[in-house]
Amino acid sequence: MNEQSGFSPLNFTRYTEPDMLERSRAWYDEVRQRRSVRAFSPEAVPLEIIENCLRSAGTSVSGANLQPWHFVVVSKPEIKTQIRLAAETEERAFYAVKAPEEWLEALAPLGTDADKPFLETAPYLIAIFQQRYGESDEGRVKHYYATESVGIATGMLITALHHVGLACLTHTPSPMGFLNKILERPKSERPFLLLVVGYPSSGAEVPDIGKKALTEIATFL
Ligand code: IYR
Repeated sequence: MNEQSGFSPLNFTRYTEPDMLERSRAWYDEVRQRRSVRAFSPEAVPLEIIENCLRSAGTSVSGANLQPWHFVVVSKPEIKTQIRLAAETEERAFYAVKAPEEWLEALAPLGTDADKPFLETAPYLIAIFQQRYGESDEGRVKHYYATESVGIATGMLITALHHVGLACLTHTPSPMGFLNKILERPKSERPFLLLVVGYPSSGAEVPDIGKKALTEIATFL
């Protein structure tokens, strides 16, 4: 897989500038509608849709193309329950004891708390792991820019899920070591993020928060 040799011609679609402008607007209009959702419907989602979104994530750029990620898709109710119980234990400690006041203040507009019913309600939990190193016949393979790579792949997954019409939540109970245990992943893999995936519940609400303007996030020199 990683021992590609040689080069082939690039497949690249060249659009006209008016088409590019239109595509840039259309894409922005699509992605700006994405919101983190915390109220999920239990309605089932075909697995093939999730598989294709994961295939999209798997096309991500990564350091030396080493693809240092692993995705565990959980739909079994008993495993979701185990994850909810473990996550809520961590979250209760976070909200009641560990979180500095400043952090709690930053979270206040989101209306979050230690209760995570969505971990059982949503049809899928996707646990994303970062592989600290790879394995080959010769032994360990060093990974480069693994955190950046998994972050980019995760962004692509989130965008793919939105594109197909699903909602998700990037959930980060901290620490997340319980995911290795429950999902039987090796110590060489670090839990990176837990994505909660499904349809929003009817009447789901999201906080009134906005995004920074282009002038705040970009400088043109
Ligand atoms: N992990 C906690 C707290 C939390 C932290 C951040 I940073 C957020 O953007 C949202 C929540 C929780 O999931 O409630």
